[in-house]
Amino acid sequence: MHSELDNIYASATNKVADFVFDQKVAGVFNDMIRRSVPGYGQIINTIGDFASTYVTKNSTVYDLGCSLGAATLSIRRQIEQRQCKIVAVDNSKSMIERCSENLLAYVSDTDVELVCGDIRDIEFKNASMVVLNFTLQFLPIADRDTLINKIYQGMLPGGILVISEKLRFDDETIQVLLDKHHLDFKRANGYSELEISQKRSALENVMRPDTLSHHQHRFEKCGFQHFNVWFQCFNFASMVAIK
Ligand code: GEK
Repeated sequence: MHSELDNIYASATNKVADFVFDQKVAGVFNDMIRRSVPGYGQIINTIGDFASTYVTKNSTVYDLGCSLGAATLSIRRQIEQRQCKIVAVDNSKSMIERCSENLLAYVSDTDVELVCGDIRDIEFKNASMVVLNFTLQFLPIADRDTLINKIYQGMLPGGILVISEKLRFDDETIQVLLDKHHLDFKRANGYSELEISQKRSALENVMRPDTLSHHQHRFEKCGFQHFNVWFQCFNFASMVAIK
């Protein structure tokens, strides 16, 4: 997937504005997420593998907060000839425009409906798979239970929800340890101290991680039969919940 190099926070600004998924971010997003989120590539590939196992014929797959379409493309490669539809949703117009170009670059017999809109307004139906790959963390905390509940209601029995998130830890020692190693990962990927600290300020009011037990409770409350973390690196995890 084509991407410019992310240098959005490379020069000092007096007041760092809140992070937004605008045209500038969309242009560098592939580079940004790969250098910032440990395990992102593996998570994207594995989402495709999960699709191969869980997506049933004539069902619908939802990719919520699809950005440039990485998860949608990974899923689409694995579900040929199942007469399925993928609904890919993002409320950033710039992301949707680029996503649409990325999807056109590959041939497939699976239709993708690209929706530029809020994931809280989507009606879920006939879903064998739902993906929230690093998206729930951007929703107001008060709206998260309602969304997960709505998703659950629209899922088929045996359907899978894959949800990846940055985690927060109640144990301060663990929080400090894993946070430090995440920052080392960013440094090793070429981000400067200035870029790291300005990005952190930009995300402060925009991205609010939950703890793992909070996620687990939410899924149990909704009625999911099975839940576990299938991947974790430092403070980033990907989880599965099965109806
Ligand atoms: C990937 N899943 O590459 N409604 C719709 N979209 C939203 C909303 C909302 N309420 N809030 C945020 N977004 C992708 C990566 S990025 C993760 C997901 C990150 C969108 C937002 O516009 C952005 O494109 C995406 O969710 C989050 O697998 O930047 O850390």
